[in-house]
Amino acid sequence: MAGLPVSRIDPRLPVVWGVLNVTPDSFSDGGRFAATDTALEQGVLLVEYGADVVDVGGESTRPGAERVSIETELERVLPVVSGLVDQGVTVSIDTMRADVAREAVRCGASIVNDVSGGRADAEMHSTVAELDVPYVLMHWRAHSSSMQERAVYDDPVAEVCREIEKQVSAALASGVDRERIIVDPGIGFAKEADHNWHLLRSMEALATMGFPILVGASRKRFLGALLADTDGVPRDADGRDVATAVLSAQLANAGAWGLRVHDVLSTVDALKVLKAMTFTDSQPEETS
Ligand code: PMM
Repeated sequence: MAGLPVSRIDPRLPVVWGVLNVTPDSFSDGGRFAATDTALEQGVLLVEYGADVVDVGGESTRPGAERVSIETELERVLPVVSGLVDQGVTVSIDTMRADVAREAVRCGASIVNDVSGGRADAEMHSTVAELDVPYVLMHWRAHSSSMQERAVYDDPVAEVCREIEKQVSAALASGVDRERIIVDPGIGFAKEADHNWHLLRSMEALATMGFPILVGASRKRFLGALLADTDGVPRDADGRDVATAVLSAQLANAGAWGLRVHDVLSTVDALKVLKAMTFTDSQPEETS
């Protein structure tokens, strides 16, 4: 595929996307990376741990979140994008706004990650066509404030595929290069836990769309519910990384192209184990 990043662990394994949310209200990292310097340090650390791409976002998309202004979003993300690009990092901009995508690419971002798949901003597809960068088109039904009301499906896999394909057609009609499109089932976006599991078990069906698949399941609520304690209290976000890493290995086995995760090290570890278990040409030299 034209210009898409490749795994540093092994080109046969998924690309690892490290999440860098530059938001004070992100559910999973609690806004710790809101300041530019801290965000830059964290971004570099993600790469040291093995991230192939750092995904910079300035607007929280957790269920119920309200939107931020474009000015706030630009103020949050642009210094971080520039700073990381200056240090040689491959940066993706996580935004639903065409103007933020354009400015971030001007600052050196090389991928646009649009969780709305072009539905939140009518200019997004034509902008991506003009920028000519890889484009993540995610399944999305509504903004975060109301998306869970839309979590109703008869057949989640068929409906998600159909809705993604509709957005792909719109993107192609606006001039987006087919080779630049990555699709994402949008785990947790207008989905209940069973919808998420259904989609995660259906990588083969998703692959029939003919595009690389990025999955962002890391630390999401359905994992908290899976790991609930004996009183039914969900596990906190920072206790979901082992489950995320196991899922990463499973999704890699099932053919995912990319994995978007918060704790890069545990997913990289899981992929290294998978590599050693899967490819007979890949055993590392024994040193002890
Ligand atoms: N999830 C979140 C944000 N951006 N981008 C893609 N492509 N796929 C996702 O699943 C996705 C995303 C929300 O999760 P976060 O708050 O942990 O970043």
